[in-house]
Amino acid sequence: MPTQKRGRGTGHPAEMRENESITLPEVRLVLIGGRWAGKSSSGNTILGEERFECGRIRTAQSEKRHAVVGGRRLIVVDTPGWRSSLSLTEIPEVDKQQLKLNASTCMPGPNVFLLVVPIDTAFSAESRRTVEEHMKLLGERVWRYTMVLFTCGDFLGEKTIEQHIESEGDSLKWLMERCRNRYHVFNNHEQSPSNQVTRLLEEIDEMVWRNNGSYYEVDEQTLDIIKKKQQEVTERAEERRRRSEEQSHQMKALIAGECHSRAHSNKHFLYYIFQQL
Ligand SMILES: Nc1nc2c(ncn2[C@@H]2O[C@H](COP(=O)(O)OP(=O)(O)OP(=O)(O)O)[C@@H](O)[C@H]2O)c(=O)[nH]1
Ligand SMILES: [Mg+2]
Repeated sequence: MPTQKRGRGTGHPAEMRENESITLPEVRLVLIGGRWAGKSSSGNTILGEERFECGRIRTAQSEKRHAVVGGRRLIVVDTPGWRSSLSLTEIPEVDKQQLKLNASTCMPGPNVFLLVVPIDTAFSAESRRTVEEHMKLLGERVWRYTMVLFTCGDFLGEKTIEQHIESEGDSLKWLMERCRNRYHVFNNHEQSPSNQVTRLLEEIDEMVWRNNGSYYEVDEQTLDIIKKKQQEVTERAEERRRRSEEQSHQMKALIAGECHSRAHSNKHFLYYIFQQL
């Protein structure tokens, strides 16, 4: 089946075609995908400036940035890259939890997950497995809010993105189907001002409209984990405060005791001197 870019106005009743997007005053985006895919660079392109470290510096933990772009608030969350060739059982428990928590970084929940896929690297069966395994952790519903963001658009050359998808094989076609053929292309090295971000936001508006304005909601279990973590942090802070207060009391008592004993011995010394006179 040839891949076709979905145009506005497809598959919906005529009365809905008039206004097929919702312009949200605030858009919450989470960048996800494999290591070195161009997530942080794409975050910077969206924000219009270098707000995330990228290139040699690997993103070690999720980071959130706010900006106003085109008159609306954007919350962009950058996340650590997924390691490939790991099956669900091999992904460390801490990474699994972190992945789930990333979505809760922009509460009440992301409007869109941008699944970053670089054009300059083949999307293999292993890439598919990596995506599949990691997305499972976010639940089936995550696909409803996911859009593929191709990076390295400068590698396309004369090809169109549709030709690239066609030539890539079944794994990428599987991904496009899972994402309901929603995609966008970025060239993060483009120097001159371009409308690639404006167009991305339009695509997101359309997606939000199709999702009836809903967003990905973090599940109860994850919220429990967050609450527990927050509670642990509060308890640790309280414990630190209590300990430092205790230490300061002990120190004061020690100093007071020392002064007292010195004063005492000074008194004896003065008395001795006095006797000698
Ligand atoms: N040519 C080209 N290079 C790109 C593009 N986007 C990203 N890169 C390069 O790809 C490399 C990785 O980019 P990052 O943005 O750091 O990738 P990342 O996904 O955040 O990487 P991790 O945080 O390590 O997972 C950098 O050298 C970028 O300059 C693009 O559109 N075109
Ligand atoms: Mg990064």
